[in-house]
Amino acid sequence: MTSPVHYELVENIGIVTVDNPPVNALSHAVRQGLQDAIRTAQADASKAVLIICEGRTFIAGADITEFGQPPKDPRLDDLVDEIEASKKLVVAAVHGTALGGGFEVALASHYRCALDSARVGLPEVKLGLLPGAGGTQRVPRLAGVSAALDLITSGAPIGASKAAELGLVDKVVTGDLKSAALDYTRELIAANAAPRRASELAVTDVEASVFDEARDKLEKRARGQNAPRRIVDCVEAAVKLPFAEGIELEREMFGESMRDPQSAAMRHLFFAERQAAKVRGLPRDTQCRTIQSVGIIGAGTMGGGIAMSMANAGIPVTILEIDADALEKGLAVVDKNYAGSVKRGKLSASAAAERRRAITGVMDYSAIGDVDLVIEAVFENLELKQEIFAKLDDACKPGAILATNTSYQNVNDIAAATKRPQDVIGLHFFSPAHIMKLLEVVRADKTADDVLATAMALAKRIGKMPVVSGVCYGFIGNRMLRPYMREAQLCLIEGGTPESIDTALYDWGMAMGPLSVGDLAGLDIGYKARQALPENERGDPRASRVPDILVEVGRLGQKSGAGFYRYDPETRKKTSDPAVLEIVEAAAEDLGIKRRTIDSREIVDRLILSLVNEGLRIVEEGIAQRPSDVDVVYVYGYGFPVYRGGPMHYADAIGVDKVLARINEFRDLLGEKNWTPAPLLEKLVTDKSTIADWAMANSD
Ligand code: T1G
Repeated sequence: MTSPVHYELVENIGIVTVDNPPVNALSHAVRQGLQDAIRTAQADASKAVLIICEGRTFIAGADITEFGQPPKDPRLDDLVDEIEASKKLVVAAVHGTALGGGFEVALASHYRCALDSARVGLPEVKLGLLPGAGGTQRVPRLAGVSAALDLITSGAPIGASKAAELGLVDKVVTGDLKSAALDYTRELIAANAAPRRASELAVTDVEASVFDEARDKLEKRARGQNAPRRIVDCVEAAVKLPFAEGIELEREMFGESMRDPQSAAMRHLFFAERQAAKVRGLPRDTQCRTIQSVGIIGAGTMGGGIAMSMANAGIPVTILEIDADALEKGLAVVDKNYAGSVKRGKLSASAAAERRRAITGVMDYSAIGDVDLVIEAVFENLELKQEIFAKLDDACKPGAILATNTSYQNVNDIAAATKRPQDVIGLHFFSPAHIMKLLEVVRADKTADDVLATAMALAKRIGKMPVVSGVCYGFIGNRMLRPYMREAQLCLIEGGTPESIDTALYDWGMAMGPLSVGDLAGLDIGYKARQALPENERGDPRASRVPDILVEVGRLGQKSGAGFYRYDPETRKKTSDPAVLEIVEAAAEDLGIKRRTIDSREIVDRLILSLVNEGLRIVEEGIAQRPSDVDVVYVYGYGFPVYRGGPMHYADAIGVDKVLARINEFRDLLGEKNWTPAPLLEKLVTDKSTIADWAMANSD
């Protein structure tokens, strides 16, 4: 097999070219090839070695697909030490994204040049890992401790010029990288530049408090995650210990992270995100329709946020509202959001103005007759949505895509209100739509392939994480949310308090407790959705009694200053309100429920396993294409902790047999109406299989 690494002596420069598409990952063959090349150069006539990559990027890291397999020599950390020890100058020429182990190869090189469009970074923390090939020891020596802490704990890449500012890149070049890099190497040779080894540099001393401050900050920003803490320990070691001992600690911590279930969960998500973008049965070469203009129906919270998502991606948007007041109010919220981004330094005033200029308000359907895509974002009422789609059918040009942002409604019924159901699709954004990454792309029965392909491509273009869902009430996310919220309400009325329920889930890792989520979204939303359903579809009445009472006494949540909690009108800080417990206890008595002590383990298991159980039904019915899509939905749309990998990965992590046993316990304790195991769960246990095995066996 030909090596993905090619070595050629040109003049007196040994050119090492890595060619391992798609992202030149450091597979075993690449590591072997690099080691062979470095060793060849030590013995030949070269005066310097130039490491460069073919394709769209410099090395984007270790090969994640090799993780969990028995390690093969040369190990990456040994390889980078050998690169740094080279007696011949080593220059790394970076383009695309030099990430993780790839950036560590560059850091072990003696000099680095990068194209001005290049980015470098150490994203290992996003995989529950840490740089394991010297990154935690070399970056502080080259760029200082604060820069190292930021770069490695955030995992966010930086641009070439910023990297140069920090001393991580020595020369930023433009045009053809290879010729610029060869010129730079020739300059170094001509200048008799000596090998410069980062490991020999001293770390500028810092206040010891820097590390405790970083730990405190990470407690908030990466709550529950282990890798960030290990990273701070390693960077601190770079200050306190000689290089060799710091490297020893890094290797130990890297091993710990590799064995940490958190990393297995986050690696699972890495591939789950990429799988989610692939649509089963949709030919890869399906032509997309052109989207150069978008119309939005409704300037409410969702309509405004969706408009900003499009404008932020440079797509002109026309928002249609029925009256001037509503339009003005909606555009004022957009203005306020942009002003807020400028104030927080997230956006320059000129960029905000340019994006705002891309958003226009109108009150006449004829004004959106020529757009390529329309997204309806009015409040949840099927008849109203059908009325609007009938109007869009008349007003919009042939070939325009007609999308609905409904969170629940049957997209087939909405499509049936038009003469072009093949052009209708669901695009379910999550609030706030200009921030939340998740986008449920709802494939209706008659949605055309090119409409679906266009929606998936558009999602990537506006920076969203698309997940395909079939049509059912609430699609993937909200359908699973119903039993989750049901159990939150039942735990409350059976013996809990708003604090005990929310704290249990928050401490377990959810971004926010379920009752606080209800208050944030507005309790009237759920109330109206229940009222719109026939009595027999409203679910367990015990689970809606308390929220119904709260709404009927005007406690709608944050927007009315009180819901399950009371909220400070200025700071929005929430405080407990004994009045709520009185309502809960009275409702329990009224329903003949004898309240009992419910501990946090029961609360967590009832809520999380109800997600798992419903998720497996959704997978079995084919509403979700694959179990890992359910994980992407919950992590990116519902605040499920990334380090638990999502409901499906979590179920495999604790063992589907234990999940089934616990669900059966709840069935016996709480009744089969709410607790009947999903058939797929029972099958997996019978077959002694896992969700991951099932996914593999049923994969594309
Ligand atoms: N290993 C294996 N496969 C990878 C890969 C990697 N590092 N990176 C990407 N792929 C695959 C990916 O699965 C997809 O496959 C295809 O490449 C295109 O990716 C010791 C241990 C580079 C910014 O975390 O962030 O080094 O789906 O769709 O949007 O310190 O990929 O087509 O079959 O994402 O243009 C650290 C991970 C590893 C970088 C390109 N590195 N990659 O984004 O394409 S840990 C990372 C990315 C490490 C050392 C440690 C992105 C990208 P498929 P894509 P993209």
